This record gives sequence, structure tokens and C-alpha cells, in this order.
Amino acid sequence: MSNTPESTSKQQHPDALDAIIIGAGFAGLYSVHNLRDKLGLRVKAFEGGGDVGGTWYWNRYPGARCDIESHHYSYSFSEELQQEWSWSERFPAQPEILRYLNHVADRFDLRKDIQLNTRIISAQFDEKSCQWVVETDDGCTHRARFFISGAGVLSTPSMPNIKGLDSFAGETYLTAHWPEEKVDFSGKRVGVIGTGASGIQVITEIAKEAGHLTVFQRTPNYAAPIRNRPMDAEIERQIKENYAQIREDSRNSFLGIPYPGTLPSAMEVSAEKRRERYEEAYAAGGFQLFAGTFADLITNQESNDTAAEFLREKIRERVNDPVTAEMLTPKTHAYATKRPPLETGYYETYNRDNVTLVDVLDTPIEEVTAQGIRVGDTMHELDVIVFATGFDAMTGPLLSINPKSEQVSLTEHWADGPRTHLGLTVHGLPNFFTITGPQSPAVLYNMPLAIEDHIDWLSDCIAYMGENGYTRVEATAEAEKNWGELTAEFAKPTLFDKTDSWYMGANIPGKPRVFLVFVSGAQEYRRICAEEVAQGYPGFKLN
Ligand code: NA7
Repeated sequence: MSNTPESTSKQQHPDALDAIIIGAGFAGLYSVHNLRDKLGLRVKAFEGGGDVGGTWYWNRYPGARCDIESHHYSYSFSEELQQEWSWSERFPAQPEILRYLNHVADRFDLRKDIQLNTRIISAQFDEKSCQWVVETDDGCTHRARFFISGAGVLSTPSMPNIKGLDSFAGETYLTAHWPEEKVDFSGKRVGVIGTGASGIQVITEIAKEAGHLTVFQRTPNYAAPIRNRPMDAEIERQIKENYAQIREDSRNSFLGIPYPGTLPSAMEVSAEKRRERYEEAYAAGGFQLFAGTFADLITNQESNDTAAEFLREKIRERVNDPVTAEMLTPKTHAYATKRPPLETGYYETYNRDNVTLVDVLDTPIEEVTAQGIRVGDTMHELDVIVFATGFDAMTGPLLSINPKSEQVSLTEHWADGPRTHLGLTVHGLPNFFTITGPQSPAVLYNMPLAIEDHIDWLSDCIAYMGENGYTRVEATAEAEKNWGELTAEFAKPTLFDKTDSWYMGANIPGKPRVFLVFVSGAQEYRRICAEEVAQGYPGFKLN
């Protein structure tokens, strides 16, 4: 998207709006519905993509699939929607999630309040009118009392700074901005950079089609089987009969997925019992190994080592060539301190004759040339390069807009890392809400439920303002300071800060290295948010 050219005269948009919303993914769509149809506000969402879907519009690379079960990774706000929609697989693939979000947009008549192909490029709070003044890249200016970000947490892709990138003569693709038309890999020499969740999914699929696939791996990951399968009719019936209870259980579980049987500590059971639990979880699939075995895997190094060693053994069992197996075995970071990816046949991909793994940790990529990628003295000749190199997570999408008021600009306010109250609001930026913002559970909480919780909370806050004659809400400096201390205190006993990951902002050069997530689980977070409301919003100045 281009910025507004200097020569374009700014048009004041005529619509009278109460709320401007960034994006039309899971967060933007439910915001339009809730604010418009429940609160009766005049709203407009601006979406940079050519259609609704957010993450699931952009990340349409081969193999893209959600690693949370489909009935969990869906909206809970409408019982009719839950009952009428049928998921075809246990874990939904990207095209099915995109169909679902399109269905939601149509079913709740949301499209008329969404402007596609339009990106918000700046936002300034005007104290006098108590309104946000928002510029879009079509040259228009819009005003509204409330400004709500559904910009997403993994929506600003990160491209590595590699010498000669522009000189490559072949095709290049980014998993996070994949084209709509099918990309033909047949017979081609393809290189993939990146072995995170996206890389692992795309590598497995491209290997089946490419003439030769070369994977450039910097850090090996602890991937475990997803165990996808078609949705069973009887299971679907049981889910639909028990949705209310399932949602209740989800919202009271750490990750927002109610896996039963989690034990307190891996060190409190015998080695045999531990092995049994890991084997069961590995066989069951999904996030069960991470979230359904032992509660102390992310706080106790010794416990974590047992899960890590279990997964290392599995990798060695599954990869035929011992040298390749060693390269694929993570040794430098604790399990789950980088987001653990899920896979279907990923490790077996390296048993294929047409796949080569190249380590670029000890010898990094030297340069890209017209012919391919040079690592040390070796030139890997390629027809296609796929970048699966991650995102400027959580803060990136908000900082690229840089909302401002007379007192605060977000880039300055967050120069040393995000500062928020509840991961939802920012001191100095009144009437601005960040759905699944940094310092909220966000990426460590089943995203559709995390999104609904935030939108329900901010809707209640706006309704409360209306009932009590307030027009302006702003987090206090003290509440913001306390929240920062609390999130840091919760993160302290965990192993996350020992690893350079996007959770820590460490994948982006120059980004402050701080833990970006509220880590005490959905249940505790929801309790704190409810308390804020019950006590009459003590962390906010309302006037
Ligand atoms: P991730 O998990 O951030 O993975 C990015 C990958 O790209 C990771 O393996 C990086 O290695 C690698 N990378 C990044 N820059 C380079 C360079 N310069 N050279 C080699 N390798 C590089 O992003 P994903 O899109 O896979 O997943 C993001 C989230 O989306 C995921 O966690 C789910 O929540 C959904 P590194 O590990 O930094 O050494």
C-alpha cells in the first residue's frame, strides 16, 4: 500500500462515525458487529486487504492451517452461528477459515461498514472535539470518538536484511503475503528461509511438488504432530450439544483450550509416568504436549528438559540420516520458549531425495545473487525463494500507525517496550483500545476467544460511559505502571526470557527485548479485567 501522495488533497470524509476500527479479521469483524448491532454505534472498519479475513486472508501459502481445533478456533458470540457452521476437519486449513470469516461477514451484514483495500496511515486524537482524526491511504480523513485496533498481532511481516536480496532473478514469495493464484513449484529448484510455524507448514507441502527443495535453517524447532483428520459426525454432534460448557471450560483454562488432565509438575511423577503422559499427548496431537501434560514446563528448567529430550528422541527416530537429524534437533533453547509448531510429516520430509537442509546458524546466508543463495563458499542455485521469516509481532502493527495525542506519540511512549493498562489501553491516548494488544494474553490465549473478551470488555466500557455521561476514557499513568510491573512479575519465573524469540521482540533488530505477553493465563486475566469493571474502572480517568 502506498502512502497518500503529497499532491493529493485531503478529503474530509462525510460519514459521521462513533468508532473507527482497524482491520477486518477476527477482531475487526466482531468489533463491527458488537459496536454497531449491540451498542447502536455508527462504525467503520478499514481493511488493507482485498477482502475480509485478516491473517487468514494474507497467509494463504500451501499448508497454512490453524493449530487449534476448529471448534475452539471460532467465534462463541452467536449460538446460531455455532450450530449452523460445520467444520470439515479437526484442525481447519486456511481456505476453510477464510470461508468461515466470509460467512460471518455476510451473515451479520458486516460488509457495508467495512472499506476494503484501504489502510489507515495515521491517527491523531483531537482534544478539542474529543475525536480521533484518522487518515487513510486513499487520501481521506475520518473522525470518530473511539479508535479501535484490530490490526492483529502477527500482521507486519519481517523480511531479513540480506545482502543482494533485490538481485535475485527468480520468483520470490513471502508466506505472510501469499498471492491468490496458485504458485507452481513443479520441477523447480526452491529455497525456503525460515523454520518457524509457517516454514514448517510450507516446507512440507512444497517438498511434494518441487524438483528440489533447499531449506535454510537458522534455529531448529520442537515440532510435534498435529494429528489432523476429517471431522467425525458424532464428535461434531457432541460439540454442538455442549458448546456452552466447552466455551466456559476454554475461558477457564490457561491457553483457552480445555485440555484435561494437566498435572502440576513433570518432576512430581516417575520417569515412566512422565513418558506415558508425553506419549499420550504426542499421539493425541494439537497443543496437548505443551498445554495438557505438566503445568510447570515453562517455569521449571528441569521439567522443561524432560519434554525437550522426549521431542529430541522423536526427531532422531523419524529422520533417517543421523547428520540431518542432529541438525534438526533443537539444543540451544528450552521447549516452548519459541512458539512450538505443529506438523504433519515435517520430519519425514527430510527423508526425501529432493530435500536438502542447510544450516545457516554457524555460517549465515552470505548473500542473494541473481542465481540463488550463497552460504559460505557454497552457491545454492534456485528458481524460487520463499521467505517464512516471521513478523514484527504485537507492537509492529500499532507502531506503524503511531497513534498520537497532544501528550503522547506511541513510538516515543513505547521506545523501551510496550506500556499499556490491561494490554488494552494506553495512557495519553484516550478512547483508544488495542484488541489483543501487547501485555495481554493474546498469543498465549486461543485468539478468537481472546478477541471476543477484549471487544466485550471495551463495549461494556463504552456503554458505561454512555450511561454515565462520560465522553473520554484514559488509562491513568499509575495503572499503566502497575500493569507493566505485574506483567513483568508474572513473566519472571518463566523460561521465556532465556530465548531470543518473537515473544521477546528479539527477532527484530533494534526492537526492545522485553516479554510482550501477559503470561498468567486466560482465567487470571479475565478475573483482573472483571475486577476493573466491578470496582468502577479505578485504573482509568473518565470524564
Ligand atoms: P517465526 O516463528 O518468527 O519464524 C521465522 C523463521 O525465520 C525462524 O525460523 C527464524 O529463525 C527464521 N529467520 C528469520 N530471519 C532469518 C535470517 N535472516 N536467516 C535465516 N533464518 C531467518 O515466524 P512464523 O511465520 O513461522 O510463525 C509466526 C507465528 O505465526 C507462529 O508462532 C504462530 O503463532 C503463527 P530464528 O528462529 O530466528 O533463528
